[in-house]
Amino acid sequence: MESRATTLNGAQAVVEMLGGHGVEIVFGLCGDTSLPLYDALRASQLRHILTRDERHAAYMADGYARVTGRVGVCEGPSGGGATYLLPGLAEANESSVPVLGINTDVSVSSRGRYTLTELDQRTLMRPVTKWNAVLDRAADIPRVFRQAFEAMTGGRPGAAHIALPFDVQSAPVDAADVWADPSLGMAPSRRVAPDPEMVALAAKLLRSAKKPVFICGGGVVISHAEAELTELAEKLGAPVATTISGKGSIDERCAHAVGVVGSNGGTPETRAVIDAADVIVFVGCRAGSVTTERWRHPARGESRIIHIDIDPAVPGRNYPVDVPLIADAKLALGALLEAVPAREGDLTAVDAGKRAKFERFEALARSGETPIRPERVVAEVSRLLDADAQLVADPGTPCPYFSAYHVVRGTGRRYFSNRAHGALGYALAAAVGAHFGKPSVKTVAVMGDGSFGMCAGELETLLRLKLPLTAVVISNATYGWIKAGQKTGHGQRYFSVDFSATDHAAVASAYGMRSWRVTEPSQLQDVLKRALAAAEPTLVDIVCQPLHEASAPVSEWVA
Ligand SMILES: Cc1ncc(C[n+]2csc(CCOP(=O)(O)OP(=O)(O)O)c2C)c(N)n1
Repeated sequence: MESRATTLNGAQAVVEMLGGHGVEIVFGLCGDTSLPLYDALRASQLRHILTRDERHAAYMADGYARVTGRVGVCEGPSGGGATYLLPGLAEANESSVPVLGINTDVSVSSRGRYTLTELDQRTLMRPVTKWNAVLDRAADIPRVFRQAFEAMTGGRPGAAHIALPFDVQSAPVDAADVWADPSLGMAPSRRVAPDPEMVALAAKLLRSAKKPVFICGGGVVISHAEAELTELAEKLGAPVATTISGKGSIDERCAHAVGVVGSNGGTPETRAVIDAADVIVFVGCRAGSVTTERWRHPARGESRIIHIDIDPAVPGRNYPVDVPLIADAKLALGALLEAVPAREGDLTAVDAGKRAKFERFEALARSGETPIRPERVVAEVSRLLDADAQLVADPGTPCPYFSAYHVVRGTGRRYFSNRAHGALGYALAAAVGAHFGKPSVKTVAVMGDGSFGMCAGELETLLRLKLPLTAVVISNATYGWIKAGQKTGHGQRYFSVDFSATDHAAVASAYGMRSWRVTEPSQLQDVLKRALAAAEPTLVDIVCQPLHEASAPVSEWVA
């Protein structure tokens, strides 16, 4: 039998610690300070996906983690590699997604000497991660990585960051210290049960409720609590609304599903369900500004509140809470299921609301107008996708439209958007990560042309790796979302929001990608069919009605 080396170098120990936690794939971009790490990666079982920008390496790790629950890992070099990795870590952390960022760093021995790329990574990353560390010596590598995985997957999941100096990568590590608990490689790694007294109080409140309504955030999907949620909603006859990140908590075809609520993707019909509730049950939801339309729906004091969240800081932050249930969503909903009796609910208003919303949508989706209406794009894309397809939407036109009108058939993470920061240029890279997480299903990224400008470099990555993804570009030559804000909130005083039209299909062709530019609604179905069916990367550039002229489900503009 081959005996294991008794010492490893730091870079080899890092790779072993990743593998020990079940990591199979690392997204990243090379740099001078990363050379020993790359040597170790080269010799390892880990798959390395070379990206064209560290921002996208982090977004890929994020997309991978969102669809698998496993820790997504990204890496980059010192200096610019760290500042470029940061946006993805910030998004993942605020969205409760377990992502580990590793930046290599200048040697410990050259700190403080105006060394090229030197940067205080500890201070830089602290506010955007749940946990971070800068390694000073190789012997700490095993402990630091164990702590990072525990932090990312225990409690509220989040991002972690480790700075790995150049000389630390070459220093020895005792192989006996290199051990890992693989169960920490996936969230939720440690479930926390609710206080039975609080469960009893919540059950009592639900028993007396006339119109209880659930509002589910991303926590339901993260906790894999979809079955418990659906059963409880059925037992109570209660409607289930979701945030954008909560899509996938419940099969949106079912009678209990309301759809997305809030200022981005909510409609008057979904808002009416919230306003009619006498008890709101927030589940894995921070009750933030978008979901609650700046805390107006539900209005404070208009309904009693049960708030289930793994993070004790969340309940009570925005609403006075009658019953805070600090627990894993699956365990909390399971406990409530045991504690409440079945009752008759009335879903007729939910049904009528959904009909009204989708009748309005379908009428616009049939439109033969040019530029093509966003409704038409959503309807055609949704119709052509299999139920298990993964759809990632960027901010701008895609997010409100797909959140409102793309009906998720089934449960689990099949649709997502970067709702913590909503940075443009997320979807393409996140879709790459989602593809690696679930390669057996079709993955689609939908973006505005503003987003395209921020992610186009990764088209080469798609081509090089022959990924069968489809990118859909909603092309309107403007930062439409902001223009819509200038229209409704600033007297149509348009300023510095328009840019020139780009032929995105031609850009994709220059990368060697199969692509189409669509200007006529009648072409859309056929082109999308071909693009989605291809076993190679494809891009469809759709010249669309600009967002400020459209009927977007964004409450500020409707009002
Ligand atoms: C990195 C980043 N910068 C700025 C913004 C502010 N912002 C939000 S939506 C938007 C416009 C989006 O334009 P586009 O992608 O073309 O989509 P459209 O709104 O036109 O559909 C901007 C600039 C942002 N979300 N992210």
